[in-house]
Parts: sequence; C-alpha cells; structure tokens
Amino acid sequence: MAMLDFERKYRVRGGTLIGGDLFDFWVGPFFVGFFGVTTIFFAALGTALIVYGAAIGPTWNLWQINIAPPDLSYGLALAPLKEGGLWQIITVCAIGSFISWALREVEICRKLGIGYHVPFAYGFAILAYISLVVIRPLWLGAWGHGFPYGIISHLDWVSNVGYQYLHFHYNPAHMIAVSFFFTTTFALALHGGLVLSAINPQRGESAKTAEHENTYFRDIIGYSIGTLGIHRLGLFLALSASFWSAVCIIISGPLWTRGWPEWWGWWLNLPIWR
Ligand code: UQ2
Repeated sequence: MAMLDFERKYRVRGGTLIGGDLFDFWVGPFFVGFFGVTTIFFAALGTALIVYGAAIGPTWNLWQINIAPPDLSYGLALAPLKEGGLWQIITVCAIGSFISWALREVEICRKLGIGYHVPFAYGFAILAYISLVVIRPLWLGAWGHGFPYGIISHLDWVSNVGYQYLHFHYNPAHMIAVSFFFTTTFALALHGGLVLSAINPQRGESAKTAEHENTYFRDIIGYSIGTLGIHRLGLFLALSASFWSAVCIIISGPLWTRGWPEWWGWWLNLPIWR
C-alpha cells in the first residue's frame, strides 16, 4: 500500500488512553495526543530549569555545567532550589516526559493495531534511569545518591561510585550487563552486514532474498536463526543489557557495601578446595 493511501487509512480517531478526542490530531507528520502535550510540557520545563541551573552556576562551558543532587544530609527531604532542589524538580520533569513519551508510543501502537514492543522496550531504558535516580537513592535513604546532571560530572560520578566498590568490573551483574551489551553489538553487526550483503546489490545485479541469508549462516555455522528470529534475539539481548545494568547498580549499596572483588569470596570459600 502506498504511504499516502495508508495515511488515510490510519489517521483516524480513537486508540487514545485518556481524554477521548481531546488532542487526538496531528501537526504535520507528528501525532500530538494528550501525552504529546505532557511530553512537551515536562521537557520544556525541565530544559528551562537546566538552563536556569547553568545560569546561576559558575560556568557556561558546556562540558563543565553541572546540576548536582542535594547533599546526603538532606536525606529524602526536599532541598532548597540552589542546594539540589533544582535537581529534584528536573528529575521529576525527566521522568514525567519519559513516561509521557512511552504512553504516546502506546497510543500510536493502538491506532496502528500493532504490538506494544517499542514502548515495552523503551520502558527498559526508563527503568534503567529510574534505578539510578529514584530506586537506589530511596533504598539508600538520600536523594544525594542520584547522579549529577552534567557531561563531565556524571562521568566523575560513575568513576567515583565504581572505585567506592574497589573494582566495579567484579560486580557479577555488571559482568552480565557488559556481556549483553557486547553481544547486542555483535548481533546487530551480523544482522546489518547480512541484510546489506543480500539486498543492497551492486549496480546491474539483482537483490537477493531471505533464502540467501539463511543459506549463508547454514553454510558457515550450520544454523540460521531466521529473519524473525534475529529480531527476537536482538530485542532480548538489548533488553537484557538494560535490565542487568539496572540490577548491577541497584545491588551496589543496598545489598552489597564492600568491594566487589570480595564478593567472590563465596567461590574461594567453597568446601571443595579443602
Ligand atoms: C540469521 C538470519 C538473519 C540475520 C542473522 C542470522 C536469516 C536476516 C545475523 C545469523 C544469526 C545467528 C546464527 C544467531 C547468532 C547468535 C548470537 C547470540 C549473536 O540467521 O536469518 O536474518 O540477520
């Protein structure tokens, strides 16, 4: 079906989660919807507060601008604006706009009659962010455990938190997450390479099909996961990377306070070595 015919077919009322027909329209190519409005609202307010935070800060150097969470002494209380209160409101705006965006994705899925895979996947990214700035700080009893909003400052935070556990690469959940990140890039490289090899032919040659793709991998490793399967695998690998990233940071502090290398003592202490 041509795109213009399809537009007429799917640009219809309905599928909204809230508000009925209110905001059920498009602006150019963009669907608006109730959650399009709330996305714009939270994103605009959050961005304005970041710029305000930069304005009252010591630098306009893009790399050095920093909006820090409250001092640990504030615990889980609201802090004054210039003492981390800005960070707290910006965090609410970020979560508000991320979740609004996810719900707008859901409304578009409903209009199209497709599955919720995209918002479901995006939800894992939201989960990873919320793990860092809400779940772990709550569990540790202070918003000051959230990460600071700044290009260099958030890198420093990651480095400092890593060294706090002596050697973060010994965190078993971190190991699993990293392995999933690498496997994801490996799978996408295989998939991108395979698809281009088949359907991006040289001038004068004809495009090949899935049979060629299947045959390539059957010939080389005796197994092809299939055209649908590779996308299922890709989604699983990517979601697993986000999931284990969230696990690895949430357990650091709430469930394990010593160096991660020491965690492997359970292995050295197995009775089979004696
Ligand atoms: C495949 C297939 C595709 C692909 C790829 C494979 C025709 C177009 C990349 C090969 C992938 C395999 C064998 C799985 C590799 C496993 C891991 C954990 C990386 O068979 O079907 O469709 O793109």
